[in-house]
Amino acid sequence: MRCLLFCCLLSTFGYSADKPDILMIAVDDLRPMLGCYGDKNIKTPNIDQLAASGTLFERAYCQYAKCGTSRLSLLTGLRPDAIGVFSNRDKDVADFRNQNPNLKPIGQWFKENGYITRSFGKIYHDGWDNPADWSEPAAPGRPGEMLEIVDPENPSGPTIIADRFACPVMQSPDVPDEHLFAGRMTRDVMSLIAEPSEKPRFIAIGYRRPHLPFVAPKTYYDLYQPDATWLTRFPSPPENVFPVAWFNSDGYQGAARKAGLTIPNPPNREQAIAWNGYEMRSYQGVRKNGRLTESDQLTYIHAYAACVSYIDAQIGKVMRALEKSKKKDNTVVVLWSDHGWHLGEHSAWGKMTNYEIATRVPLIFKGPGIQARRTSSFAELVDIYPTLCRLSRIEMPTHLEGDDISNQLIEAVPNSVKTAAYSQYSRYNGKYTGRAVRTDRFRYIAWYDRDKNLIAEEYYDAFEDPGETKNLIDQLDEDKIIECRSWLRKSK
Ligand SMILES: [Ca+2]
Repeated sequence: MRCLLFCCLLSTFGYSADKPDILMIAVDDLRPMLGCYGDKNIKTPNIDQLAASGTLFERAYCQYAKCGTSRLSLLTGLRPDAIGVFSNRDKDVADFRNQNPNLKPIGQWFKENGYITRSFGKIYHDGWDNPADWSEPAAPGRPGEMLEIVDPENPSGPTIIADRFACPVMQSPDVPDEHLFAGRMTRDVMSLIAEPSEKPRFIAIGYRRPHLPFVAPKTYYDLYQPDATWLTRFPSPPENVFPVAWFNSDGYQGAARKAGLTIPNPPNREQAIAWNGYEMRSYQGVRKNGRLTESDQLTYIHAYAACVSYIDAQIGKVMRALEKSKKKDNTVVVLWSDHGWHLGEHSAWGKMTNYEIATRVPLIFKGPGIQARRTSSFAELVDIYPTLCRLSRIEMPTHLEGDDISNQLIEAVPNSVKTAAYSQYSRYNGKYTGRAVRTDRFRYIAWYDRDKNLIAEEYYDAFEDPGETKNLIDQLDEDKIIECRSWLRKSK
């Protein structure tokens, strides 16, 4: 009955008999610092326009606030526990695939269902591509393209790939968009979109900025002059939480050693603040430890914003190419980021926490039958796979763990599709695992040791304390704590 209703609605809203094209736009490390998400400083007219003509999820969350695992989860439709890959080690993902030879990621599934599938830029974590997903080999760019910089010796020459630990944290070269990979990739995608195709197409485009290093043409840096109002109002970590919960440099001890430094292990609160955000600190030009001055903070926020606007401009070009194409009325566009990003919140820079700021992501759908609206229904990145299957009217594989949230797009069901979103994070190679649930009312995080003993808990009131600065777990009565624990998903 529900399916029948849904099909009627699809035809009511002008679905054509042809399967829609899919245009999947991934933006790396993009927190919802976008005009359409209420940010007053950023200039993102193109994403804002996309959002105004589609459905924007105000409460969308990643399942793991780090590139590799988050993307594997989204692209396979499995949650991180079912994948078991928590590192960025190539061997771990190879083991996962060897153990699951019949598991079809979304690209492969669409390909086997009649689509031409293509991949540009960063879709999987770099180096983790699954060639069976794509009709033609993926076009990720050069090995190490993430570290693309302008050659200081020859700024107008071809860009170069920096050495990871000699890479500047930012550059603002006075070059045209196409001088950098993102601009060149955009040009290639625009050509592809302009080509007619007999078969429906699934085109995945992955932008690597605003991931570090913050390299964008000067034009976009010139858009901003940040002042102190841009600084976070929540620079301190919560008081009564063990630092492992918010210290996101645990995976960078080797990187620090290369610089002749030792990150305290385990750090106390002051040490954790001093060494937090080492992913960014490991780039050249950033102080390696100690609190960043306000001036430094504004410099990095400025650089991040410039990269966001650069990518926004590229997305605008892609959307205009789509508008000119024959498939303009029959293409589902979905824009997502793999996780959020701390710009000083909780003393952190970068991703890799279980908090709102690192787990909340932009998620926007636009396409035939999709309403122009905003929804506060929860959404998870793991929902994208089943939802795109439904919108394309292809069967869903049985392994999917996410929810089909297409009724938020087509039917505009009141905010009742999902009541929570789940994230998790593993620290010190699995020595500690934090499991988080965000409900309408709160965020609860439980930390476990390797033997799955509960060792710490966090509870933040989502209404009273949106910055998640006060861990209220000690103030909850036992019934409430039991209720919080019951919300968590069971780990394997
Ligand atoms: Ca990322």
